[in-house]
Amino acid sequence: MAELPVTEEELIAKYGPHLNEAPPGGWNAGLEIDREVKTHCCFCGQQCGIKLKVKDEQVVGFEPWYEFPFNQGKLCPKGVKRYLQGAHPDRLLDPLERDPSSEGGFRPTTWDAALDRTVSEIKRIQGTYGKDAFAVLSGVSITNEKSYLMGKFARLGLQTANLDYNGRLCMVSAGAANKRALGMDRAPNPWSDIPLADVVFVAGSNVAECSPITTSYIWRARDRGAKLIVADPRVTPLARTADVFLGLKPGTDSALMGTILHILIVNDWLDHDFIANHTVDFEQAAEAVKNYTPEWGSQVCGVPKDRIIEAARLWGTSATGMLLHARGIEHHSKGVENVLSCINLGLATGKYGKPGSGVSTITGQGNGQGGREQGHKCDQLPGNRDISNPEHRAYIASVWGCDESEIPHKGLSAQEIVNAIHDGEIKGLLSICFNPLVSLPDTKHTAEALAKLEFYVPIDFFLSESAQYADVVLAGTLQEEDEGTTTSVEGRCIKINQAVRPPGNARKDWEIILDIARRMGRGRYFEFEDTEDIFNEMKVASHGGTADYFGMTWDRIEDEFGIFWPCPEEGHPGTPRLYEGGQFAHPDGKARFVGVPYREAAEVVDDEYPIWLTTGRVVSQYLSGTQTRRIGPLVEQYPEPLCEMHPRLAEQLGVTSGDIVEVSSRRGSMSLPARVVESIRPDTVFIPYHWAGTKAANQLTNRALDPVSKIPEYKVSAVRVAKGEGHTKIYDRRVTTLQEKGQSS
Ligand SMILES: Nc1nc2c(c(=O)[nH]1)N[C@H]1C(S)=C(S)[C@@H](COP(=O)(O)OP(=O)(O)OC[C@H]3O[C@@H](n4cnc5c(=O)[nH]c(N)nc54)[C@H](O)[C@@H]3O)O[C@H]1N2
Ligand SMILES: Nc1nc2c(c(=O)[nH]1)N[C@H]1C(S)=C(S)[C@@H](COP(=O)(O)OP(=O)(O)OC[C@H]3O[C@@H](n4cnc5c(=O)[nH]c(N)nc54)[C@H](O)[C@@H]3O)O[C@H]1N2
Ligand code: SF4
Ligand SMILES: [Mo]
Repeated sequence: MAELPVTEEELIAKYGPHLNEAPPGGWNAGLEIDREVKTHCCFCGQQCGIKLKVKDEQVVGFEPWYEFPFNQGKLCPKGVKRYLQGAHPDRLLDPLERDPSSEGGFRPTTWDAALDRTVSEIKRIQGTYGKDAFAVLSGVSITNEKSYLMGKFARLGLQTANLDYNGRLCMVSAGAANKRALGMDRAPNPWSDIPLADVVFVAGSNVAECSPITTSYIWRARDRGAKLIVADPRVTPLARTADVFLGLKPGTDSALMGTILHILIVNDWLDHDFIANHTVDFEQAAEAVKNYTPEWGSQVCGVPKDRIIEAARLWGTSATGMLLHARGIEHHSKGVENVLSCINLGLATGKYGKPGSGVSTITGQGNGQGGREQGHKCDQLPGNRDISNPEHRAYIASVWGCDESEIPHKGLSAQEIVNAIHDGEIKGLLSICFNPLVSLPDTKHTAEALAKLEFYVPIDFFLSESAQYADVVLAGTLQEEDEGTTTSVEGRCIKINQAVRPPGNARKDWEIILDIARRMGRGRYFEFEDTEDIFNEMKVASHGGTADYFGMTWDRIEDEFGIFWPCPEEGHPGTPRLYEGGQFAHPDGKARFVGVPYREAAEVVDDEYPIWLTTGRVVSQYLSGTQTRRIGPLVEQYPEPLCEMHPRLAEQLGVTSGDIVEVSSRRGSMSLPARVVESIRPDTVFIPYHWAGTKAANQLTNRALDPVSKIPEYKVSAVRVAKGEGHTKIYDRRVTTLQEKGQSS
């Protein structure tokens, strides 16, 4: 086998001198293009700046956009390949209607026929079973404008209370905890604060694969000498470089954070002035952890006690520090408690409202931040307002020009909507940007629910696995086919620019929604000429709420590389860092400690199901995979799910890498190749969830919800693992490279 180039000289000899530096004229020099459009990546919440190259109304390539401050030209594997999806032959070019006699079960139809059918079914179902029997599921890969529109459309267009969004599977535990403790729901810091931290604590986040650009911020902190703590059942790529690695048992984060708080208190590593002047209820938090000794924490979490003490010492004795968390601590039936237990650590040591300090959630989907503010959650109105608060309702009614009583009250959350469909209470569904069959827990249950719908209409640009259950499919738009704004992980509102026209007869998502509203006879509430019109109403609706965009304009957003909310009046510079001077967003200006006693996951291992299963992501695939499973180079990088397991477990099962294993839970079972790695706890297996059908990890997961945030417990299930039939060669870049090296040396 050929030897791989390793040294700089070998690399240059093989590939030439311009390894990291674009050749004169850029990477695509020689490719004639019509224009280059500055915009942002369509995938994760980092929302990297990128320049798309356009030729004949096709995105044909990209160029790094070095000036955009957040990523300064850096992109991850998904960002650089995203341009390959638009031209995919599966792209929907017409609306479809179900036709069992056609190949694939659908035939193209006209917009008039598709929308007439949609509206008559909505009217029939609502007329027969009541308004709330028709539900709406929205998503946050869509812009702020579309998120806002979906909220208004469900409430005033369809007059249903049952509207929720896929952030319910993602950001809601952090959102609920942030609001409860701090009064506002946003990362407290711009990412430029990370390099200023003396200690970086990453809890339940696979930063290198899921928020890749954040890695470079952490490296910059490391260059200044910052210490790194990582808490994860797996030694993630970032964790390999940690000073303290806490390889905890899935579902034990609040015990770990509680133990750390206990150690901070015992050693008096506290900021007493901060606690006294800027917080309330410290005693409650202290009382809850009074018995959480290092010995107890070590036993519950399965982590050596000295490491927990060392993590507490680093966190407690550093002047500045940032704790970054993601779904690893949030996807739990106690996700809100886990986040609160992290916030307690920040408050106890005064790590808020100053450079290099804060406890931040790393947002997930492209518009994971903005999408959770604009009012398409079941309990929310725009500006992150509360749908049950009479003043908030009255203000939004005044913006919408309706009577307050016309705004429905709180409806069901995403999983509860699907449960209600399963129970026969909800009969119709419109979805946009949501693929529940792949992404919700307990696939069998979701499939049964979708099959029971009397009418289902998704808006998508590909026929997702959920859309296979549809009666009508409306051909919507890829991110690059429309314009609008999103709000990134930092709370920075940025401008998405249109690069190409929607192809064929596909239409812009918001135009489809407006058309349905008009046909429902509710057009008077939806008189928008273009997306900027929607933005201008949205920012008025947000005014006075915590997520206030009132002072922003599209021009300013572009000129200033984005604006951080709150930006409450014209000319306001925006607010990169929240809570400066210890001023929190509750009316009394003080943050709340919350007592967090530890409790177990909804399902724990036993003799029948003795192994923990946790699920998540790989770098080259994105969410339910509708998009990235259609991008060849990304598929090649990680073509199918693998079951990661430790060599000790593999030995017990008599399994080596590539052997098929059967993984079963109380919900279902699946067969997939094993991948034997030392980077996981021996009592835990990990399966990425980006695939559908028999390859869907969610066949195994549990529908248990957090009682407050209603997020499903994706990160903890109990399973049984057994050796199955057969062996397959697995593509594992790291293993192959080592083998190649072994053979060549
Ligand atoms: N490549 C890629 N990037 C993405 C996405 C994608 O699909 N692919 N999706 C985007 C979205 S929407 C999201 S939400 C984010 C998610 O970003 P992350 O939350 O970083 O990703 P996950 O893989 O879901 O889980 C993170 C880590 O949690 C660990 N974990 C599992 N159980 C536990 C536990 O009980 N406690 C702790 N402390 N850790 C645990 C897992 O081992 C994993 O390393 O990524 C965004 N970026
Ligand atoms: N087991 C397990 N399950 C999980 C998770 C996990 O860690 N483990 N993670 C959860 C998390 S954090 C998330 S965020 C969810 C995501 O779950 P989903 O929201 O279901 O996943 P997506 O793949 O984003 O589905 C979006 C659909 O919208 C379409 N789409 C994308 N952009 C647009 C747009 O601009 N317009 C229109 N019209 N359509 C669009 C895509 O083609 C796709 O079909 O999955 C959750 N499910
Ligand atoms: S880090 Fe996220 S936003 Fe940036 S290129 Fe990768 S997927 Fe896109
Ligand atoms: Mo997510």
